This record gives sequence, C-alpha cells and structure tokens, in this order.
Amino acid sequence: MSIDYSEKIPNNVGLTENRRLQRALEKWQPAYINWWRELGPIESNELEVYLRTAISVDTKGWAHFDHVRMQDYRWGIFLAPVDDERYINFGRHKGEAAWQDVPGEYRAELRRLIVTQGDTEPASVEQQRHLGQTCPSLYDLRNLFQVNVEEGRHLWAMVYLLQAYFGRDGREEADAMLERHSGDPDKPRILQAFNEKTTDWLAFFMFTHFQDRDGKYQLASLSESGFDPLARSCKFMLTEEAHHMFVGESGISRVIQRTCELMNEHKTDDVQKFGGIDFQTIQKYLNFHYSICLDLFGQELSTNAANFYTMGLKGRFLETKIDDDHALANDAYKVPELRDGDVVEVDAPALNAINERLRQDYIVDSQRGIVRWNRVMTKAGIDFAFTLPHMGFNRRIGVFADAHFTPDGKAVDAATWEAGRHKWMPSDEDFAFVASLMHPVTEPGKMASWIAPPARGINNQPLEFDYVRFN
Ligand code: BYC
Ligand code: FE
Ligand code: FE
Repeated sequence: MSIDYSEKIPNNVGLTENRRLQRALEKWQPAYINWWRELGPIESNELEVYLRTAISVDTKGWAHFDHVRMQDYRWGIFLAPVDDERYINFGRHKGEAAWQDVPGEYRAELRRLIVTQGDTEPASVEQQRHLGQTCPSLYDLRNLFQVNVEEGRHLWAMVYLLQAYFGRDGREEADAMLERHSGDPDKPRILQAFNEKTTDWLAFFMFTHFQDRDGKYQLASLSESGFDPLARSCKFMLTEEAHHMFVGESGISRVIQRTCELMNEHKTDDVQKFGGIDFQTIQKYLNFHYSICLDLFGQELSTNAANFYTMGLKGRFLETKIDDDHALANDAYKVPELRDGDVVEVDAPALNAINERLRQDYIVDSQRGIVRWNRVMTKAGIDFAFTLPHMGFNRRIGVFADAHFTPDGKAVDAATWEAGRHKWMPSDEDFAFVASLMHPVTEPGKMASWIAPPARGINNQPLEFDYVRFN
C-alpha cells in the first residue's frame, strides 16, 4: 500500500490503469493549484515547512517528516486498504456486500453528501489564509500549514470520488468546489460556519478544536457508508483529523496557561495590559465557535438524514459498536423541543433523529475538552472554569433558530438578546484587542506574549527547531 511520488498525482488507487480518470484529474489539478495560489495561505510558496507527508496508508508508519517547499507539496489520492469482507452494517441493505460502485437509485443523495463534505475542506483553507502573517511561533506556523495542506488533500479525496464515480456531473461538481468561496456573497460555501471569518489565532484554535471536531464526527459517520470508496476515503482522512484537533485543544490550553501565569505573576485577572488574553474574552470566543458548530449537524428531525441512513449511505458514530438492530424502524430517541419558551425533551422516531444523535455525541466530546482546559486553571490554583453554552444559544438551524437563549439556558426576548450579545460573544472591541496582540514571532523557540510554549515539539524535535525556513 505504498504511495508512488514519481507520479504526477501520487495515489494508491491505480490511477495509471484508468487513463480516462487520470486525464480528468490531471485537468482539474492546474485549477486546484491556481486556487491554492490565489486563496491558499498568503505568501507561503517560498517557505520550507517541516511537514508530515503520507507515504503509505498502513497503520504503521504512514507518515514521513521533512522540510518541504510549499510550492513543491504534492497532493494525492489515498484510500485506506480494501477489506474484501466488508458488508453494509445498517439500513435496509444491512448484511449485503458493501458497494464498490455507486448504486444507481441513490446517486443523487450520495453525490450531495460528498459535495457537502468536499466543500468544507477548501473553505477552511480560505478562512485561514491570512493567519501565517501573524503566527505566534514557528511551531504554530508549521502546524497551521500542516492543517492547510491536509484540508487541501481532503478536497482531493472528495474530488477523486466525484470524478471516478459520477461521470460528467461529478466533474462539474469538482469544478464548482473551486468556484464557491468562503464568505462570497454570490457563491458562498454550503454550510454557514464555513462562511464565517477566522479573525485571529484565538479563533483558529477554537476553529480546529470545535469545527474540525464536527469533521471528526461527520467523517466517522461517512466512514460507515455502504459505498466502500467513500468509507475508505473518510477512514484515511480521520487519521489526519486527530492532529487538527490536537492543534486546537493544545493551542487553547497554552493560551489559558499563559493567562494563568500572568495572573499569578501580577496578582490580577486584568491580564490584557500584560499582553495576555483574559478568560472572559476566551469564553466569548468559545461561545461563538461552539454554537455555530452545533448548527453543522442540521435539524433535530431530518428526513434527509433518515433517508441517508436507511439507504446505507451515512451511518451513526461508531455504528457497529452500537447494540441495536441498525434499522431503527421501531426505536425512539429524545430530541429537544420548545414549549412556551421552555426546552423539553420528547421522544421522536430514532431514524429521523440521526442528526440530533450525532450532535449529542459531539456535545459529550466537547464537554470532555472543557474539562481538560479547566485542569490548567486548577493546576495553577486559579478559581475559574470555562463552560459550554446552552445548546439553544446563538443557533440558526433547527428548533432553536427563532428563539433566543443566554449561554446559561435562559429564554429571553429579542431585545434582551441583542443587548447581551456582546457580553456573550466577541464585540468589535474584543476583536480589536485580540488583533492588537497578533504580531508575527518567527525566531526559533520564541513565543508571542499571549501563549505558553507547547509541552513538546513536533516529531520529537526540540522547541528551537526551525520548523519553517524563510529563504
Ligand atoms: N448550514 O434535513 P437537514 C469538516 C440545510 S466538517 C446551512 O437537517 P441534513 C471540516 C440542509 O442542507 C464536516 N444549511 O439537513 C471541518 C437542508 O437543505 P434543503 C462536513 C444547512 O442534510 C473543519 C436543510 O437545511 N461534513 O469536514 O440532514 C475544517 C434541512 O436540514 C445547515 C458534513 O457535513 C448548515 N449548517 O443535514 C475542514 C457531512 N444544516 O435540503 C473540514 C455531509 C442544514 O432543505 N453533510 N442545512 O435544501 C451532511 O451529512 C448533511 O448535509 C448535514 C445537514 C448534516 C450537514
Ligand atoms: Fe478535512
Ligand atoms: Fe480537519
């Protein structure tokens, strides 16, 4: 399962044996490169970055670390190994052999899922393109670019599926991936959270912590797919997602750590004047990023999701580990509903509640992250704890879309909400303050004032390592 980098498009899918597909992808490749140059990381082409590159998809040693000139980076197509014995594990086709081709009757639904997934990948690169110019350290700059090139490859993974299995409309969808842009008023990205601005590095760490975590849950559900090429693509993508979430979680931990140090040193919680980010500002960023990510799971009750499940296209998180009949025709699941402004839980058909179930899995995982962050303060002897806002806070999709909830779950009217908005989410002044701290630090081993150094370097390298070389 090794990957051949002498090919124009490195791959482990036997591209040379499929000339038609190879030609189609080689036609798309220059458009992709153009897009990367125009909307990928600003002024990064000449940099040499200590990157991890996939050399094999085996569990042992798929990654190789080396300095790579950004413009020489090679995106390719890598799928997890085939399992000849793989079956469909849920829905009405449960027990049948997994599909190696697109089932004709589900073509439209499958294409829609792949397009929605694919669209988020270049969107995130666009959202993060300016961050390299204000990196808090070389270590962080390297992590940013690692995330960016891998999100680029995730787009390749979905474009491969579209071009290999969907013929002409697949090729059109592949082109459209490079035509929609994050925040473009005329041609926005499909999901709203991917049209928001990633204003600064605090936002970037919140993004990789919360938004890439949506990626983890969605990819895990798609890796259960009865359409085997999709399942195998997503399995390999998931191996990279872990690092993206690590960047976010450890990034925020380091910000908190630094704030604690400044608080203890100066005996005050007013750390702004010492170049730190105060807890209130961090909590506001957290409230914003988490709430927009809850929207990414769709409506609480969704016939789309029920259909995807029954058709065998998209499963639940860790589907095969769940102890039930995997058809869900007679099962119920609790979903939130609003009654006279109060949130109540009601039984709904489990099939229709697939989105909500995945959101609940995500909420549990997000809460675990909060607990880990709060340990940083406990260790520093500081009495403060971050919390996840209530699930009704700042929502635009589903039952909460037209309601107004405070972070602690109180239903309020529109005027109260508007008046409180900037107590709960970053105001222009908060953004301006954080922006005022964003100065590039590019001396090996040095850190910006507002963030502590990481516990260890990348791939056992020391902190002073030249993770990025400027030539
Ligand atoms: N924004 O029936 P519903 C990642 C629409 S992140 C705007 O509940 P469904 C990454 C919906 O389209 C993972 N519109 O929808 C992370 C529908 O429209 P129509 C990305 C939204 O289909 C960081 C209507 O509302 N992958 O990889 O059940 C960096 C009714 O809703 C939104 C996926 O999302 C929204 N948030 O659920 C880089 C997996 N939500 O039909 C990468 C693939 C809903 O009325 N996608 N709508 O016109 C899916 O599985 C589903 O499309 C969704 C939506 C779960 C997203
Ligand atoms: Fe991704
Ligand atoms: Fe990611």
